Amino acid sequence: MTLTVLFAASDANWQAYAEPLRTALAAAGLTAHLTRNATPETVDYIVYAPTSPLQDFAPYTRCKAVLSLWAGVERIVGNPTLTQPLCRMVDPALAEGMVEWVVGHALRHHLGMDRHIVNPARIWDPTCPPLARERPVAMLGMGELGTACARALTALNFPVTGWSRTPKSIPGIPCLHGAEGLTQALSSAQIVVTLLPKTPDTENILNARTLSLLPKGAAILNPGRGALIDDEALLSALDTGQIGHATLDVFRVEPLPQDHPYWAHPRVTVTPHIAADTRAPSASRVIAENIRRSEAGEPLLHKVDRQRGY
Ligand code: NDP
Ligand code: OXD
Repeated sequence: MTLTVLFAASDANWQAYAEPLRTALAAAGLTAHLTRNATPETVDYIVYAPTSPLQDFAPYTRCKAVLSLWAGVERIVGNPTLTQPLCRMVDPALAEGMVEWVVGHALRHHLGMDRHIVNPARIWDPTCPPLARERPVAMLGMGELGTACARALTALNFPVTGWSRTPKSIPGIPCLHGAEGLTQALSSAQIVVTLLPKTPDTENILNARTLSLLPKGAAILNPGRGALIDDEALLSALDTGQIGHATLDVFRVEPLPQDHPYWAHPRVTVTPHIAADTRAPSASRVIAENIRRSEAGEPLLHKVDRQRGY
């Protein structure tokens, strides 16, 4: 039987994915017609990114799963027309990229690289940074990406404390959960990384109160979602020096508007939602494997819990 797989994402995504997806579907032993246009009732699976105009899933009555190209699903998870199972992207290459971004920016803050890279006054300041083992890190979110980043930072000797919704036991990484756990994780953290999904419970998790729990001068790295941070509170905390620097990859509005105060703030680094990209060859294999599983009657991988929102 030939499966109809609808690719509902941007033109750029299509350019990147058409070939690797066809290859991966064939390698998984599937006979599939991958297309950008199909009569809804004929579609077996939808490969989806929120850049697609597709918003009404109701006519896709035969569709067995919607397979997101994105790890974060906040733009689709609450869609009332979506009754089909939703799977998010868990891609080893995505995790690899996120580890590189987080480790790179953590080391930048830890080593104080900026004062040597930009030093027009030629100041010879031989102050040495502490060792990583003396620089506590809080990893908010210990899922696929947070855990990979926490492991990489731990391997460099940073004392990482993980924080998640449910309790976790990870050798070598103390993990906390709940409101008290958050207070504890933040109270000693000199670097905070936010790798949480955007849900009603995580919105503004970094706010005036939680930012004030941090030791003065702490750095924030946010590759999670813009809504995790109360922007006004962060700007105030940067102005008072409570927060020493914020490196932000994601924003409530993207692209970040030209007149947003983050662009001009001397202690904010803006990166344009590039912390980690889903890579077409590996992501295509993930999608093909999920379709293969579904066709074989096996449970889907990376299924989103609609109640939880991630
Ligand atoms: P996962 O679903 O694997 O992990 C999410 C983590 O957040 C889990 O540890 C979960 O806890 C925790 N969490 C969720 N809600 C709460 C809460 N209310 N309180 C405490 N912890 C909570 O997601 P990923 O690691 O794959 O991705 C994380 C996010 O990274 C994505 O949702 C997306 O927004 C962002 N992202 C950004 C990219 C970029 O380029 N900037 C690229 C890819 C992803 P528990 O383990 O208990 O369930
Ligand atoms: C994602 C992202 O969620 O790119 O995959 O942010």
